[in-house]
Amino acid sequence: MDSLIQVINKLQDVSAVVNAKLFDLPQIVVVGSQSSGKSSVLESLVGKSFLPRGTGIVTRAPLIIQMVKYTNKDMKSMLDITNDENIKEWVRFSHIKNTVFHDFNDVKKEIENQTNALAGENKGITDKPIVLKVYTSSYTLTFVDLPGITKLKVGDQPADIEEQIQQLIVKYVQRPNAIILAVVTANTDPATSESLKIAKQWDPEGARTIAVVTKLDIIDKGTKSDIVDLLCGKIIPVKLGIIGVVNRSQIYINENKTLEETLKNETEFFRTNYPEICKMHGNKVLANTLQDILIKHIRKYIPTLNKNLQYTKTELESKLETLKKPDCEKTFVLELLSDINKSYCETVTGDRKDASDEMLMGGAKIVNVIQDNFTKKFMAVNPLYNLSDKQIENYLLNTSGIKKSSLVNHKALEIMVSKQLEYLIEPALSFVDVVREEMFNILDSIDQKLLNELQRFPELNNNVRSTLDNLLEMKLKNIKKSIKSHIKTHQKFLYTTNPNYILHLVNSSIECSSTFIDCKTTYFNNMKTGDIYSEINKMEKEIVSKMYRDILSSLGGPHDYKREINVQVKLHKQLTRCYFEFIRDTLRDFVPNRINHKLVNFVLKKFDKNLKAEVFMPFINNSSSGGMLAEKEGVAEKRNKKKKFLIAVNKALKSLEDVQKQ
Ligand SMILES: Nc1nc2c(ncn2[C@@H]2O[C@H](COP(=O)(O)OP(=O)(O)OP(=O)(O)O)[C@@H](O)[C@H]2O)c(=O)[nH]1
Ligand SMILES: [Mg+2]
Repeated sequence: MDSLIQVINKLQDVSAVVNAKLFDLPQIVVVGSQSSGKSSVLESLVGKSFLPRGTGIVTRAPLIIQMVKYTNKDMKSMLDITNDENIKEWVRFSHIKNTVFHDFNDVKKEIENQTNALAGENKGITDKPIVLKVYTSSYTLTFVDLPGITKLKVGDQPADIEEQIQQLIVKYVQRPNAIILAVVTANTDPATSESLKIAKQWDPEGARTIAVVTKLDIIDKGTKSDIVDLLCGKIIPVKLGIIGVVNRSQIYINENKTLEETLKNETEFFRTNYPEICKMHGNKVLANTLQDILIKHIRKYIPTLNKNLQYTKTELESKLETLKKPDCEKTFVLELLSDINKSYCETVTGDRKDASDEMLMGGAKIVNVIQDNFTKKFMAVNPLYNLSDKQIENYLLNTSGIKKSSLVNHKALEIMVSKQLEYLIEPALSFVDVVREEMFNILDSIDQKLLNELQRFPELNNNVRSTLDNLLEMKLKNIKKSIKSHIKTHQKFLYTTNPNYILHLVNSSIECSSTFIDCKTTYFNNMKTGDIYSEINKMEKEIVSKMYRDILSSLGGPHDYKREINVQVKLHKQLTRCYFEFIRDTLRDFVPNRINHKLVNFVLKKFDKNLKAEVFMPFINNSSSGGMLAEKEGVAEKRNKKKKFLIAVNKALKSLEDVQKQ
């Protein structure tokens, strides 16, 4: 098994650096009739004498034997329990925690005890496996010993014992990575062999089955020529071969004959009894055949492993590239700052080549914020918020003094519009802060590679961030001031002959539409003669008086002072709302446009210059600014770890190359 052990160990190196689950090492499963010598065959392959063997039904539970090439961690865990440094090979069972077995006789006893515990003491069987790990310094491979096929029920066995055992066997042999050792005893008719029947059913191609003929030493002398035919594959064809073996007989077991002695006797046996074919049989040949099959099987995984290793290698190399220490610090800082500015601007303007398909970023996020945060809130402000009919009435009366109010009380309208527009100032100004924050956050969505590089140097990172912060802060006050002043202008000066306002008025009262259409015709006719303003003026008056008449007729009742005031209140309420909406419509575009123009564009224009002035210049001018390239805690460690990992990956690639050559 030497070259197999080498291959497996090399692949072990590989699986340690790539995903360990990437390939499944095959399991070697023995199948055969009861007492056919299954456990004996496994024992000789494993090279350890710890499997219960004997006459009658012995193996009564699936036994999963995991040979494990131990790591330092395994060794430490063993030493924590035993504190015995002389132990070089040991066994641990999955059903007993914190116990280490180093005497293989005790292992055998524990298997027997656990078999009794799981399957009872009276010949019953169980499908619950006993799992044991044999820690060795040589290799990792799994063997499965199974109960033998039996036809007749004995002891506590159920009536359907044959079916139950068959089901149990199928569970293990159906796995595509199972190598089936179909055990046939030489002293029974191989044509009726149950093990070969099962193997044929689950591996019809015969790609993973080896037939093993046991007990050659106890055949009837008269059947020898038939046996030669069987061993030469003339009786039953098995693609991967039929190998005869001679295991320890019960007498030898009782006499405690060693495995080495048994192997020697076996070689002698073949040489004496089957000299022509002796080189093709025996436990050693079985081990070699198995090894060849396993290597072939393992080789199938090599292309995938190779691909994964190459990928891991490229990834590591690129990560190391971003973690490498700069050759020339000045060039490094200058280039990094330029790249950061470029990526920042591209993120805002939507020019990134690696635009995300998962989330909004940069400029798109700002547009989204305009919709979600600004427009919705802004348009949700109630035009008549906090303005009761009584207040309107008071405004109307108090602005008229001793005079009777005219059709439209401009003084009252101005006060009310100004009061209502005040409610738009806060949402508009707070939106400036929102955009400012978004603009700052965009720094975190620039090219990830650049960001990682920047974050590697905490001081440089801080300096870049404060440059951006300062730039945004610089403009904030002015923008807010200009937006506020813009709204204030609208508060102070009413422009009631604006055609858009007229449109709002018309839309606010369906009844006005016909009047409007009439007016519009005159308006367009007069446009040609150039007397637009007087026409719009006339139009406003006509619409307002139409509204007045509508309200008046809708109210009904006697024409008295109270009714007159009511009509005035309703009319001015409508005028205030219409004017408010008209101004808000213009502000809805104005506010984001001003922010885009004065804040976003400003940053895009100045960021590069300011990075150079506030980060790069101090870096080259100040000898004590070396700290700017001081790495974040843990980066050096990370770099070393990655370097070591890369070495391991390269070693694994080399191992893979070796395996391919083998
Ligand atoms: N003479 C001789 N005896 C063998 C040979 N192989 C196995 N035996 C004996 O056959 C008996 C059964 O061997 P096991 O290895 O326990 O057989 P098994 O197939 O595992 O049996 P179960 O687990 O009970 O199904 C033991 O007494 C072995 O010593 C062989 O090649 N020659
Ligand atoms: Mg057995």
